[in-house]
Amino acid sequence: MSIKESNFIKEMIKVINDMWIKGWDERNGGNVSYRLVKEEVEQYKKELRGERKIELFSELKELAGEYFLVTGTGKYFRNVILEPDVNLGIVRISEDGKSYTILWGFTDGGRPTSEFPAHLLSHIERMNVTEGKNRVVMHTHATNLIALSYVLDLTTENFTKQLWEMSTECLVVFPDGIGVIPWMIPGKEEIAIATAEKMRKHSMVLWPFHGIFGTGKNLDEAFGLIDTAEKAAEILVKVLSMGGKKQTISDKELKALAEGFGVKPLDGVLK
Ligand code: 2HA
Ligand code: ZN
Repeated sequence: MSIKESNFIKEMIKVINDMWIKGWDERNGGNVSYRLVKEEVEQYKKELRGERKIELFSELKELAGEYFLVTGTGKYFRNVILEPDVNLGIVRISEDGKSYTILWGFTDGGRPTSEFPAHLLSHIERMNVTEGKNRVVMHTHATNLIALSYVLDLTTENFTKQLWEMSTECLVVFPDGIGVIPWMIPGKEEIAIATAEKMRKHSMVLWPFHGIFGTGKNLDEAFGLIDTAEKAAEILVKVLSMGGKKQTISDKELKALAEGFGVKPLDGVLK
């Protein structure tokens, strides 16, 4: 069997196409990274190369020896299904954590996403807080979440509370809320550090006027998380467009919901 038929490549193609169909990833918008299990990748040893080595922006010892399947810089999500080996790549972080080698894909000379720093630093934080279970970091330009960043107060507590109110499932799906950082220049180390810092407490981070970062143990979970938040954001956009809330789920009800589902709501959101 070829690597293109592996579950990880098939799942990646599916989720990226779903994101494109959702309308979240115009042009080269969005990027996904998936930390692969070593044994899974090594089954395809015969197809792995290793001649291209690229320095990392920083020394990431925590990720030494890890394999990532990642989308390419400048690549369009809508083309991944047509040419996965051009638009995706598998890289392995070196043992000293200072560089990575391209093992598969990026066959036109491409490289990982410009947001690779934010992905890698977020992986480190999410691995720490989930005891290594978290394997996926996903960035996308989810339309309604971006729209709301123009009208809601940009605090973690406010954004989280507004979304929790928009669908009963939200608090259950993201009890640890959505971290909000200030607007920053994308692709740089500063925004990567700010994002990863929020990832210590939250599974999702909002980049105002730009998009969202979501994480999860697998592609389904990361996609489902963003999809749930984006759906709530769409409802809020409609509610605000209809003149605003006339009634909502109260804090008391949200607390009862959390208790009923055995989740702990992020501190400082419910009164
Ligand atoms: O890859 O989404 O944030 C394009 C982007 C940059
Ligand atoms: Zn982006």
